[in-house]
Amino acid sequence: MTAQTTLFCAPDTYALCAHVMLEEIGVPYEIRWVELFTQTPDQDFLAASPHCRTPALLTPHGAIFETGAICLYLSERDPQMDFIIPVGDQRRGSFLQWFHYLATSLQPEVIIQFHPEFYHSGSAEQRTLKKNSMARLRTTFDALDAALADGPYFFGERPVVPDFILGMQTVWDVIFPDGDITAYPNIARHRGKMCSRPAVQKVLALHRDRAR
Ligand SMILES: N[C@@H](CCC(=O)N[C@@H](CS)C(=O)NCC(=O)O)C(=O)O
Repeated sequence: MTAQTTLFCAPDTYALCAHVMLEEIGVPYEIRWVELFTQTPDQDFLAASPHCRTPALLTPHGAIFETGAICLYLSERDPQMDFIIPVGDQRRGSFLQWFHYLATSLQPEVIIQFHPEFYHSGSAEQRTLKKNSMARLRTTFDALDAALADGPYFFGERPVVPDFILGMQTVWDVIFPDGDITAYPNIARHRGKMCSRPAVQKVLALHRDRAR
C-alpha cells in the first residue's frame, strides 16, 4: 500500500526537521529523495514546492512546503504529542515568538553561510557577506542561548516545534562562529538532548548515509 504522506527530501538539509517530525509522530510515510539545483527537477517535487526547495510534504489534504508549516501541520495531526503550546496557554506568545524568530532571524543567516552565491557572484563579496552574516548569527545565538538557560528545551523538559526547528540546524557546526557550538553552552545542551532522541538519531543516520 502506498503511504498517503510523502516527504520530498534532500540529505542533510532543512528536510531533516520535517523528517524527524514524521518519525516522532509515527504517521506512515514514504521518503522521495530529490536532487536540488538541477535544471530537470522531479516534476512531482516541483508541483509541491514552487522553488524546488526541501522539505515539501504530500498529504491527504494536498501539498505543503516550508519547514514551519509542515511541522505545525504534523503536530496538529497528533495533538497528543503536545508539540504545540495551545491558544490560551500563557506561554503561547513566547511559543509563537521563537517559532517565527527561527524562521525569520536564524534561517536567513544560516542559508548565507551555506550559499553566499545566492546573493553575490564574486568570491570577495561572498566572504564579506558570510563574515557580516556570522556577526549577526553571534547575536542570534546569544538570544537563543539565553532563551534556553532554564532548558534543556525552550519550555523545560519537553520539546515543542521550535525545539525541532532549532535542533535540526545546530547539528551543522559551520553555522557557529569558528565552527564551535561550545561558546553557547545552553544551545550545546539543547543539541545533546535533541540528538539523544531515537527519532533524531535514526533520521540523522539515514541522511548522513545518503549524503556520502
Ligand atoms: N524556508 C524554507 C527553506 C528551505 C530551503 O532553503 N531548503 C534548501 C535545502 S536546506 C533548498 O532546498 N535549497 C534549494 C534551493 O534554494 O534552490 C524552509 O524552511 O522550508
